[in-house]
Amino acid sequence: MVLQGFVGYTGCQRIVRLASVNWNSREKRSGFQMKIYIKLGLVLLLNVILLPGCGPIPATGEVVEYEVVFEATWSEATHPQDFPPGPHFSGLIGGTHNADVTFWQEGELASLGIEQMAEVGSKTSLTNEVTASIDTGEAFSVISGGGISSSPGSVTLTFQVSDTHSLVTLVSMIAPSPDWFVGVSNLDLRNTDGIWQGEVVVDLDPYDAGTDSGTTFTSGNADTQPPDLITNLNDSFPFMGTSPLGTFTFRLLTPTTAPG
Ligand SMILES: [Ca+2]
Ligand SMILES: [Ca+2]
Repeated sequence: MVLQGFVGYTGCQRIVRLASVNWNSREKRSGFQMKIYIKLGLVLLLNVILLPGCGPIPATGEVVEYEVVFEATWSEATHPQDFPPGPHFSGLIGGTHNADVTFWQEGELASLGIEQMAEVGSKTSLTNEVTASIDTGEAFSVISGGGISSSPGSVTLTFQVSDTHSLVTLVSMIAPSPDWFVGVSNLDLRNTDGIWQGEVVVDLDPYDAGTDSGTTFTSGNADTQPPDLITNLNDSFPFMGTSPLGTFTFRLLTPTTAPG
């Protein structure tokens, strides 16, 4: 079992390397150890031979570490329409999870957690939603970090993600605003071959949570009843014709995919 887990963990190039190391190490070992290592090496080589295209084997339970850099470019220069005083972003909040759960999606109704994040920058309810999904096995971890006290600016945080829960959802309130936010939903940190991606850069569009009817950054509280669906505001005032508000850059910190 350990062997299979390790094979899946490393992929083809590491298998070859491990087999090679164990084969070469036999001269330094006792006779018994030598036999074990020769067998280990042969089993690993057999895995290589039998693997179609010598591709990676999905493993279960592998945990790797990523950092995410939130680089906010939002400024009066990039978004002159209705630009508010005190532009900032609330603390990052989200989680890692599998495809059995979605915390927000364009065209769907916002959860209480998304509503409170988008309207007042509160993390509490969304944290509770992710935690509840951890309890049911749908989520792996809560991601919670700082915000950007004055945009433009940046903030970085690290988090762990499992190969059984390789999707990331992460959001931050555009502030001040009625219920506008930026973020990603169901972003898979592994590619279609199941390999952890070294770097993923996501442009951050503005979204409306559909839970407050204010139309300007500094509109007063105006709860939307019944709530609207979550919409992309790229083509709506005050974001029409503007660039994204920034980027999330996800970088793999654990060197699991490095050759050798
Ligand atoms: Ca709204
Ligand atoms: Ca509301």
